[in-house]
Formats: sequence, structure tokens, C-alpha cells
Amino acid sequence: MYKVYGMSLSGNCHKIRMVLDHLAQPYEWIETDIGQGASRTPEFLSRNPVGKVPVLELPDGRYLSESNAIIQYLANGSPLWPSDRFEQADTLKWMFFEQNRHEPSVAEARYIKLFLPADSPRLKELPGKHKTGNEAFSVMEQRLLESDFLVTSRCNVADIALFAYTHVAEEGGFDMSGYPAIAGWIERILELPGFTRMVAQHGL
Ligand SMILES: N[C@@H](CCC(=O)N[C@@H](CS)C(=O)NCC(=O)O)C(=O)O
Repeated sequence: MYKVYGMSLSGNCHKIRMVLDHLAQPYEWIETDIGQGASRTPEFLSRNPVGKVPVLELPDGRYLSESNAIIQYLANGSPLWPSDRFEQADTLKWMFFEQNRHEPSVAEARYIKLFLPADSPRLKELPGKHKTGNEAFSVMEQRLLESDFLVTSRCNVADIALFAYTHVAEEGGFDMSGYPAIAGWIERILELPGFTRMVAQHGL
């Protein structure tokens, strides 16, 4: 059985839960509180020297880190990973977009607002994060005005990668009312089996 070292309120970790639940794969979730330094212990660093969750432990004892690498590994061979070569590359394109353009703005704004004290000097970063986050949402909105999902007409791992922090963007102070196509896409994803919102129901 797979083991997932993750924090339930992290979007990067929620991606793994969604793919495993959707594919009905059994797994053990090991709640790892990064706020308490649990990702920086020598034991954790032996699983991922970068010191970040999520980490997947395979049944044979190997470890895999980086959320998008993990979901690609899990999805390979399922309908969540396309068989067409161009669609595979296009899926990766959106997953790189998520890590390079979306996550550093959208996830970081949420982190600053939800997890840092109200007098944190990092609060002054929020306007910049909102500007670049909205630029990323505009790119997604444009695509989703013409297609039900990001790559093809079916949901795949690129949608899951970008859903993770988009569906909780309001928690980072984003006004999502100007993105109706993104709102429809979020609802379509939530209608699929195993796909859930990231909420405290998962053990916190
Ligand atoms: N690119 C990585 C980012 C992982 C990441 O930033 N994890 C955060 C939680 S969302 C973390 O573990 N932070 C702990 C730390 O930096 O000490 C991925 O997608 O897995």
C-alpha cells in the first residue's frame, strides 16, 4: 500500500489525495505538520532532502517527492494521463505553468493570509501576489472559455494540479467573481468521483 506524507491543508498534498481517491487506490495518510518542523527532521529528510511535503512512499520502499511528479506517476496508465503524445506534453505544459506561474502567487498569498501572523512583514507581498495570480487566472479563464477541461474535453492530472489552489483562492484574498469559466470548471471537477474540496474534514 502507498503511504503519503502530507499536510491536509496543503494544496500540493491535496493533489495526491484527489488522484488516489479518484483511482480508488488504498493508501495510508501520514499527517505531517510542517509548522511544527516535521518536514525538517533527519528521518523526513532521508525521504526528501528538500524538506517538503508531499512525499509518496511506494510499496517497495522507494520515495517520490514533488506533487506533480507524484500525480503523474499515479495517473500513468489511467484515464487521468493521456495516451496521445502531444496531449501528454500539453498536460506537462499546464503542470509546469502551475508550478512556475500559479503556485508561487496563488498558494503563497493563501499561505501569507492563512498561516502567518497579522503583523507579518510578508503581508506587503500580497498586492504583487494578487497581480501575478490574476494573470495566471486570466490564462486559465481564456482556455476554459473554449474547453471544459484544460487539455482535452476530459479531466486529467493538469486539471487536478491547477484545481488544488484555485478552488481555495479566496482564502488568499483573491476575488474570483470575474472568472465564470473557472467557476464552472471547479464545479465539473467536484462532480467527478473522489474529487473533494480541501477542508479540515481530512483529519485536522
Ligand atoms: N514544488 C513542491 C512544493 C512543495 C511545498 O512547497 N511544500 C510545502 C507545503 S505546501 C512544504 O512542505 N513546506 C515546508 C517547508 O518549506 O519547510 C511540490 O509541488 O511538491
